[in-house]
Amino acid sequence: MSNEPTTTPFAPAAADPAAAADPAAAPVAAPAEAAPGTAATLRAGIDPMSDPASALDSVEATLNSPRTVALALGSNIGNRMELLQGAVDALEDTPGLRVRAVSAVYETDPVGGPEGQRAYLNAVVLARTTLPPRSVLERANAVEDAFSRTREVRWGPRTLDVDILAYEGVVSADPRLTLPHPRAHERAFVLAPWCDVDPEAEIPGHGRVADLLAAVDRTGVHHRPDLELHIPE
Ligand code: A4P
Ligand code: MG
Repeated sequence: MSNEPTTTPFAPAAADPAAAADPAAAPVAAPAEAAPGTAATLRAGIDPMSDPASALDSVEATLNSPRTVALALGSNIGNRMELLQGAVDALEDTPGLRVRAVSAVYETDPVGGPEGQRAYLNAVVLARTTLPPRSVLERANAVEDAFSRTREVRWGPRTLDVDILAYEGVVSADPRLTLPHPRAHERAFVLAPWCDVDPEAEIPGHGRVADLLAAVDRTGVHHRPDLELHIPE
């Protein structure tokens, strides 16, 4: 396991000084769609005078100030380890995003969805990024698509799921990108690897990942020390 000590509250921070956008330093990002009207529930913690809905799209907010993002990986179809490693490699290959740490791998009983699904392999990736949250989601979805992800049934089996668990400084109730992830705080298959990779992480509105992990049922969540993901050189 590659692990770098971090302290990540993830909650919206105090207002940063306005960052001057430098087009030369702009990350390669697909044009983002306008966010829907979620102003009341969306806070960037970056510029209180800006349209809060823009927090999911704001490049200016992150260009000169990389943010920590935690991503959850899950797979229960095909060669699960190859798929998870492929996701780590593709994330690391993303302009404007650097993978900092990758958790241990856990084999976990499926939660929800159809009966008879195979066990998942789950892991968590911690990255630093200058991409705004919606661009990170677009990249996550593109990585899923590259590994033949299909969506037939909710919580159904999948080759690869890449979810954003939390993005430093952003809270969002937008159903297209809810931050922090609305179910992360109650799931041992997320909290166990997240705690490995960032023991000091806090989920806004819920508390420390380590405390949350201590409180949830860990039945069906097994560390697989024989399986290891790595950050590409
Ligand atoms: N979306 C909203 N917020 C986010 C976010 N923070 N990160 C939207 C990623 N996507 C987000 O996603 C459905 C919709 O959620 C998308 O439109 C996206 O814009 P999806 O990837 O198509 O489907 P999903 O991931 O199955 O949806 P959902 O409801 O987020 O699933 P969960 O809650 O993540 O559960 N059991 C085990 N053991 N291990 C697992 O990994 N995963 C699930 C999926 C269920 N049971 C599991 C596991
Ligand atoms: Mg998903």
